[in-house]
Amino acid sequence: MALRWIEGFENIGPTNITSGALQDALAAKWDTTFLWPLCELTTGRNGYGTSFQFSPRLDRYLEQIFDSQDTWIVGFGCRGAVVFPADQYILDLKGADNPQVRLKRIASGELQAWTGGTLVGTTVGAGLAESQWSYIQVKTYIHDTAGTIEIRVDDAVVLTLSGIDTDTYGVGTVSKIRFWADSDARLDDIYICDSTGASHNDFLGQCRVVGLQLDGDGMLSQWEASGAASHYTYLNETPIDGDAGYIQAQVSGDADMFSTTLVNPSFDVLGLQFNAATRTLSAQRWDLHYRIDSNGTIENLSSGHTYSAFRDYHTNFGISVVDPDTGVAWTPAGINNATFGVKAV
Ligand SMILES: [Ca+2]
Ligand SMILES: [Ca+2]
Repeated sequence: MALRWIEGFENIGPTNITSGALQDALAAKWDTTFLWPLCELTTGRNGYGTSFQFSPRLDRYLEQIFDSQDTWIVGFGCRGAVVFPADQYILDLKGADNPQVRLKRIASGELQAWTGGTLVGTTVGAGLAESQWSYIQVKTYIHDTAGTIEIRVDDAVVLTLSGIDTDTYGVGTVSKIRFWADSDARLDDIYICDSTGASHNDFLGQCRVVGLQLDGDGMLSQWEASGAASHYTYLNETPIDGDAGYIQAQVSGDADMFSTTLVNPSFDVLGLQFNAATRTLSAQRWDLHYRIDSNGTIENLSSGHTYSAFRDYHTNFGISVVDPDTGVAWTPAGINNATFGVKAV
């Protein structure tokens, strides 16, 4: 499994959320952000749900930090600005803090691939246009002499480079992925994969990210809620409300389970990402698992983070691509029959 990250800007906040409130909500989820002022949430790609809109005048970015990998595949919906500004970088794949591979959108509607400060190729037929959604996918292999970059737009291959030096800064890998713009371009339906594992290690094609929300309490409610109402009611607000309403665990092994809103039965499901905003109240080390109950089969999914010491709310995410009940890819029916929750470790 090498699906690493999904972001559709669903369940972040209302479409009129702007500036400081949006900065706080996305900073609690992404590792590094610079959004304020004038960024906002707005109508999603192709009219579905919500997307993120950059500031109309200023360089702003969202960045996620991973482990070091030599190969990454990144897909994202990108809507051109209302009026194209000057050429601008829209994606950086960084080794340490340096952009090993960069994508720049140019006024003609093509994309340029750069390695550090060197232009290495320009797409043919990308067709990016003002106020129009396109789905961009890029796959790159970081290597001194055998590096590769492939770019697809709306599933058409528009640039293929091989035998190039993509290891611009000599670190051999990429570990940070940054989306950015200095215009009112929009961003939606992001997936990020590395090349490890038996699946999700190459282009996934055009994707849509759908947000599910908690809509009821499940079989276990072992955590303590901050009030007397059903537990899910303290967890399903957008944007997250911090200490205004929460559940908390003080006993290792305690779990809290929930039903969720439903997935459209016609969808092909490529993976699930669980996002829970969490913080610690003490300096004790503490970990969280996402607990899946699929038709009675339980999986405790690592969230990949162990917390220690007091900290602000941050999203502790987990990814699942296989239904533990069937041992194969999730289906809408499998998701809709399952319950999901959290378990203190
Ligand atoms: Ca969306
Ligand atoms: Ca809450």
